Amino acid sequence: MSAQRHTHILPAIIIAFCAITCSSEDKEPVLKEVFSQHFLIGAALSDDVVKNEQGQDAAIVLRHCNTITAENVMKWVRIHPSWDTYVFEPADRFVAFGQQHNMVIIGHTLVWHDQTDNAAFVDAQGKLLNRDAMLARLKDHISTVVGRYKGKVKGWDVVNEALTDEGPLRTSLWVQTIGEDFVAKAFEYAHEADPDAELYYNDFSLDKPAKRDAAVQLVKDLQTRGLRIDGVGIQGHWGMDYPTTENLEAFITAVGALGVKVLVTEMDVDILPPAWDYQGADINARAELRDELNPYPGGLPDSMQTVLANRYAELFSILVKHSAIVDRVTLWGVTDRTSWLNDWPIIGRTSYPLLFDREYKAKPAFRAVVNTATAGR
Ligand code: 9MR
Repeated sequence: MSAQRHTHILPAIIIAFCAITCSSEDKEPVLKEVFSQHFLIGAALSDDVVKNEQGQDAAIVLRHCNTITAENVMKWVRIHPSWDTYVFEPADRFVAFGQQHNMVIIGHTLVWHDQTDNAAFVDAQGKLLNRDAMLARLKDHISTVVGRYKGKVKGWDVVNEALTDEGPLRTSLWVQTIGEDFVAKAFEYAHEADPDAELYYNDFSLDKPAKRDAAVQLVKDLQTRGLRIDGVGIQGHWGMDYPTTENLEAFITAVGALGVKVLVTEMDVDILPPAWDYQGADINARAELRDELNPYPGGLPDSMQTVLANRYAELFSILVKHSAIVDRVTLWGVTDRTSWLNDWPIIGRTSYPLLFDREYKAKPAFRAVVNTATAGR
C-alpha cells in the first residue's frame, strides 16, 4: 500500500475508532476545568466505586472531580467497629485512589452522634464512661485515624451534625460523657495528630437562621480557644424550595465574616415529593413508601428534568457568586443509580438528585450547572 493511500485511510480509521470508544461524556465539558477559577468540585465515593477503578462511576469521577470524600468508610463504626479494633483496609483503598489520581482527599468524619457503636461510650460493665475515660477514647480514635492519613488527607470533617435544628447542641452520648466541650477537644486532638490538615465543622440545614447562628457561635468558640478551624461544611441536601436563596447567601456571608471557608460537602437536590415537612438529613427519620411519593419509577420526564436543572442553576449561581468564600462543592454520590436518596427517607424510591443519570449520562442539570460558571462573564 502506498504512503498516499495511508493518508486517505487514516482519518477514516480515527473517526471509526472514536465512534467506538468515545462515550457521550467525553464531549461534555470537564467540571473541574469549568470551575477551576471558583472552587474544587468533587464527589463522595462508596467503597464499590473505589474498588471498581475501571468502572463507569470511577470514569466520571476521574474526568470531572479534583476532590473526593469518603462516603462511609471512615465513619467510626466502619473504621473502629469495637473500641479496641480498627479496620483500615477500605479507608486505605480510598486514600490510595485519591493519591494515585492527585485528588484533594477529604476525611468524613471523626466525631458523630450517629454511626458510632454505643459500646464506645461504656465500660466493660456497660456503665457510661466518665469524662476522662471518654476523652482518652476520643483522643485514641482521632490520633489513630488522622495520624494514619497524615499528609494524605487534606481536610477532615472533625465533628458532624452536633447541633439541633433549633441551635443548641444535641444531648448526644458525647455531651453526656464529656460535656459540651467535646467539640473543642475533637478539634484540639485532630490538630495535634496532623498540624497541616484543614479542620471543618459539618452539618445540614445550616441555612436555617437559628442553626446558622449556632454554627457561627461554635466557630467563634473554637477561635476564642485558639483552636484551628478552617471551614464550615453545609451539607447541601437540598430540595426544590429549600434553602431559600436569601438564607443560603446569609449563611455564606456569615461564615465568610468569621474568616473561614464555606464547603458544600454533600450536595444533592431532591425533586421527589417530600414525605413530610422535615427538611434535614437525619438518617434516623423514616417514612412509609406510597405510590404518590414515588411518581417517576420509570424515568424523570423532560419537564421535570428542566425543573431540576433550573434549581441546580439557581443554587450554583449563588455558589459561583460567592466563590471567594466557597472553597469546595462536593456532590453526595456519582450517579442517581446509587444515591442514598433512593432509600431515604423512604426505602425503594427512584430518585434523581445528582448530575449523572442511571445510565452514567450527564443530565440537563449538568449543563445548567456548567452554564453558571460562565454566566456573568
Ligand atoms: O450516604 C451515606 C449512606 O450510604 C449511609 O448509609 C448513611 C449512614 O452512614 O450515611 C450517608 O451519608 C450521610 C453523611 O455521612 C452525613 N450527612 C447525611 C448523609 C446522608 O445520610
